[in-house]
Amino acid sequence: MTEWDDVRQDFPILKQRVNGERLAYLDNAATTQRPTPVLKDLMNFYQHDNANVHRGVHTLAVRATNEYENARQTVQHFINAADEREIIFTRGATEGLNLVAATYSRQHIHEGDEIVVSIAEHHSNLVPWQQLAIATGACLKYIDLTTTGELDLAAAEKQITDRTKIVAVTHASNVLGTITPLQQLAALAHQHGAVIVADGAQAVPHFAVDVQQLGVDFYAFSGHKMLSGMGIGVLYGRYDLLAAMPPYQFGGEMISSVQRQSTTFAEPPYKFEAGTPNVAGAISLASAIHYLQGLGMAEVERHERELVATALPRLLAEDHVTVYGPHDPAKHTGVIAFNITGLHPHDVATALDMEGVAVRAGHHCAQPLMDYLGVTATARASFYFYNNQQDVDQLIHAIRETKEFFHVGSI
Ligand code: C6P
Repeated sequence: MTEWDDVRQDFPILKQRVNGERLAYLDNAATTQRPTPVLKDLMNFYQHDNANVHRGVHTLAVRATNEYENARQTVQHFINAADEREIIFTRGATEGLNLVAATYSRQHIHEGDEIVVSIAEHHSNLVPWQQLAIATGACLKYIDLTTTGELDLAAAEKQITDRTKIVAVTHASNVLGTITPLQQLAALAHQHGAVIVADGAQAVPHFAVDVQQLGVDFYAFSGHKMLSGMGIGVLYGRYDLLAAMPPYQFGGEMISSVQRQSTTFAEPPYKFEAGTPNVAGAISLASAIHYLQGLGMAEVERHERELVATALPRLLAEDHVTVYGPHDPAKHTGVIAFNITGLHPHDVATALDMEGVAVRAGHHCAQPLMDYLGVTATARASFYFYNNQQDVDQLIHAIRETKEFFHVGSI
């Protein structure tokens, strides 16, 4: 049995008081906190091993290179990629998705082709495809949701056709807390000869992901949403696809040889890692993965579900609170979007902050989804494994205080 109270001790940032109140950090979908072991590994790299990678033969350069390449293998095993060369270090999910749109897709998308996304996409998995469609004359199509806010597989079957070249979907929504049936969708995309690109930013931190089992062709995620330093992320790509793709950026690291008028490029993953990489970021990501593996992803998922199983019904039972997404906790990740009748979500988030509760408010970089839901913005509480029932209690208490302060429900 995991002692979650002990785990919480690894996160000193959570011990502070905010506006005189205990901090209930419920903005984990935006970014998570970092545990002491990850901070130590980061510090250790800069204090003892710092050097550029793949360039020097001196001892520090060799150490830094080994740690960087070990981090790649750690990621490979964490998401069960077949080959370490399928792991490209990026700045984050956004860069990974842009990389696929700019390289593979520029090569394969032509006028009249179809790109299919879901209406629940984060802008990072939408705007690159929209801009690609504008540039090439391709058609951008949307998969709608069911009445409970889940991706509608029947709608997907209609939208994905033999003209579809790319299906780009989120694995888990950053607004609705829903999980996409990615394996079925990948099979459907492949039946029609399309490739599937998945945005795992809200999935990899929260439950075990196996890219081979899912059958995805590309899969992107961010380290900072799973305990690591900022500015590091991963793009997984099937090796045969990566090998045939043109580079994303040009410069050092990504070449095999350069002549005056021409260049031959390195093999993947280096072909896609131009310039000095975020070595410390990669090391902190590997450290974060080891930390998560120590807890066990099944335990992480189970604990988050327990929190949602109490938080969701309590939010649903609250007068003048509207919850978006499925009402069944079993169908929910740790993300819960809500509104209080008559209040702007920014006012809600500010009022909750006065009670020490950190939530996000806004369109969550998913404006087409907001339109689809008929709102301009929502508040959003998002849990991680270091949250506890006290955080849930504090959220509910703060919502009640907010309603009272703004006289919600009284004429
Ligand atoms: N969502 C949120 O508060 P980056 O910024 O590259 O690390 O991640 C982008 C991204 C992509 N996909 C999904 C599903 C996401 O949730 C995010 C980041 C944050 O919801 C910041 S907008």
